[in-house]
Amino acid sequence: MNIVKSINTHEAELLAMSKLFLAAILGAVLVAGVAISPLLSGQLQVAHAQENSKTKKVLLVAVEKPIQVSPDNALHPGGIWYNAYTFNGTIPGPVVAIDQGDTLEITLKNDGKAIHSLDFHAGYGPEAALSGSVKPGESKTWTLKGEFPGVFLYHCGADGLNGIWEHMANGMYGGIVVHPTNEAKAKEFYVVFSELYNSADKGPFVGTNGTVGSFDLTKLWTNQPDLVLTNGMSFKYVPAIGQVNKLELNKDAQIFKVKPGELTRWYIVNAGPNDGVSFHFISGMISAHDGTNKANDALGTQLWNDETYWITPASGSVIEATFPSPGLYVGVDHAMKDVLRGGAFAVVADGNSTNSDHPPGTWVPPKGSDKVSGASMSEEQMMASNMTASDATASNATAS
Ligand SMILES: [Cu+2]
Repeated sequence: MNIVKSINTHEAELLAMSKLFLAAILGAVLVAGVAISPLLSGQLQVAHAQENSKTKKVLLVAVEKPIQVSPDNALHPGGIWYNAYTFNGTIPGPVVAIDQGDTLEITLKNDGKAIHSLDFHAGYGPEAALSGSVKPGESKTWTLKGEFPGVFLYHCGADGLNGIWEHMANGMYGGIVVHPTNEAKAKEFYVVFSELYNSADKGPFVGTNGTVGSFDLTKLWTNQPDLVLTNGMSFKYVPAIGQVNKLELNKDAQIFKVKPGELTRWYIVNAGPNDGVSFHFISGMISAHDGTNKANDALGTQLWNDETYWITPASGSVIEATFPSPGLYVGVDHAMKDVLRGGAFAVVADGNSTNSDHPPGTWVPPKGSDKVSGASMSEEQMMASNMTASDATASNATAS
């Protein structure tokens, strides 16, 4: 990889000053928002006491590292690399799964150079949701209880929200699944949508000549993302488009496989940081189970067999689908600018599909499982053996 520095010193100084200024203002606004938000919160809903509830442990390691975010294709000649911020070395961080009523013990270890933190949207109350700032070399452990079922975003909150926009745009997010008490058996998948704002990306059909890009504040401010990522890469799961005139998008693409007629459940997380996802399966129908129902032991249903579902930035939705006949279906963010930026994934319905043929990192520990994430090695083992995040990534990659 060839890293080219293209900003001259004067521009870099101006950029640093404007970033600092903006950070101060946005930090103040966000902190004020957090301070008054408890006054605005609604009525408490208390989850039913669960029998057989357990405690699961997860280790998330903050690591800053370059990541390939686009394959080498006609849209992005040479591929695109980005100086990412990650949990456990990947965009997104690993899926975390517990059952409603379970306790989750979270350890955040900071192996990076910046101050990082965690905000779990499944947590209720600051002591459950937030880690607080964790300095480089330090770690923090706390617990949350899975009170409300669904799929929720987790993300870095930077240093008490100061810089959160950059840390989220850089890749520090993932999803936590809280399986409801009443849940039908289904083949489940984890897919995270997000946008990238990259200083090195000059638009479609132009390569970056090996430059590893970094966060572009102006692009974030003006809402001009370069790429839409599914699980950390544009067109990660799309080999090609075009029946007559074929456009190859990813020669190494993996695809999702399902059996015709089987119930599938998709934990779709939209990390944003800015845009919504207009979720749709081409040739499919979707039912969206989002939020809690009155009994609070299953997910309420907003849609039955409808076409698209709007997933707002910084939220997750549980989408169920049954693919009736063999063939190709495509999950897309149906906003055309987002499809072009890479927000799509191929699903093939085939009688030969098995229960464990998930693309790496997309398997979700099912309800009742003792596992907490798709990693093949337990987090206790990881912590005991002092594994590095890259080791963790390697074991994630071998999970199925
Ligand atoms: Cu961070």
